[in-house]
Amino acid sequence: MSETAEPTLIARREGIAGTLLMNRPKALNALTLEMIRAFADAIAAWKDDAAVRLVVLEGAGGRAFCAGGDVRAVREAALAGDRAAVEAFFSEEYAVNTGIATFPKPWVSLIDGVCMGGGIGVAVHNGPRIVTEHALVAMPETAIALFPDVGTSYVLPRLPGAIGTWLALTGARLTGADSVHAGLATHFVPRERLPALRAALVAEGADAVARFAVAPPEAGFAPHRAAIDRCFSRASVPEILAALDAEGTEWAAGQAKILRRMSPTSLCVSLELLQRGARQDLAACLATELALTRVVVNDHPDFAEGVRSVLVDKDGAPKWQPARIEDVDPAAIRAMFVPVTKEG
Ligand code: QUE
Repeated sequence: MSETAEPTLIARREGIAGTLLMNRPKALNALTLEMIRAFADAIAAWKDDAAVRLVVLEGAGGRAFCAGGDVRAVREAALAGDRAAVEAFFSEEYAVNTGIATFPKPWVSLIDGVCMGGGIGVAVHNGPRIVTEHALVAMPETAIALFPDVGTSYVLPRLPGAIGTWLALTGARLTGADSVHAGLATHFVPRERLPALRAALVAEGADAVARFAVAPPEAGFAPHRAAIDRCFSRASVPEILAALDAEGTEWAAGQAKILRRMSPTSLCVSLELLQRGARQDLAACLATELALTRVVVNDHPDFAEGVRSVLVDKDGAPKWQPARIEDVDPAAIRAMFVPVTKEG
């Protein structure tokens, strides 16, 4: 960063709050290592500062809260064989996720735009989490051959029914209202009331949220809730696909089509991870995710190919290895879950 550039995470003291503004609007505020380090500094400075009674987190630019991690940079590091850079990014990001989860005061996220992947990780482990009618919330990792990370392998299995598995495998885009019904967000506030809510938060604290929240509209996925639970509660990806095919509805056919575009390896890794996450605490989930990141990002070709197809060349034509779900070897998936050790 040049000396004249604005910080990519702007930390301020306002009233009784510490405020954090993710500030890379052209990249939808996707998290860089620099931003992650600034998050860590703010958490360390504010957690025991009695004058800071809450944190308010938001995204700059009016379009996004945070689109995720800076996976373009991670891909370049992986292609260059720079394992240390990959390790620094994810280990420091997950330390921030832990710092937010254990932050002893309200951590208020104002989600008024795109919130995906790493953006969910800096919001979901604490609260309240406010969404507006402009929120778009998703876990799209299977499109880039990653997996639900930033502690979401703990969160997603705890959502109602099989909603978490559905979100993780298909990358379904939720509206603000949907994300309240799914349990990822806690309150719905219309965008036009956000400036007044923000002023009340820094003046009074997090209890102000209740005065601004309104009942969210019905979930868009409500008509499909039963089918989501029927199909996405199956034990393996081939069984989920078979269940979707057996539904015989246009919706189910659409979901199957979406799954068949994702990395087959990533679908299997993600399902296995959520099944394990259901039985582990957040710290264990983050440790499992970090160990898995090393294998998936550094050693499997699909991650670099997925980021290439979605974010670099934007051709939407990834060449996955293997290309078909039928050709994924379950033993190879299990082997990717290397035992978590202190040395990594
Ligand atoms: C899956 C992801 C991400 C994604 C798209 C996916 C992700 C991420 C971004 C993103 C989007 C816009 C940007 C940017 C990154 O997109 O994690 O820098 O300008 O950060 O399908 O996991």
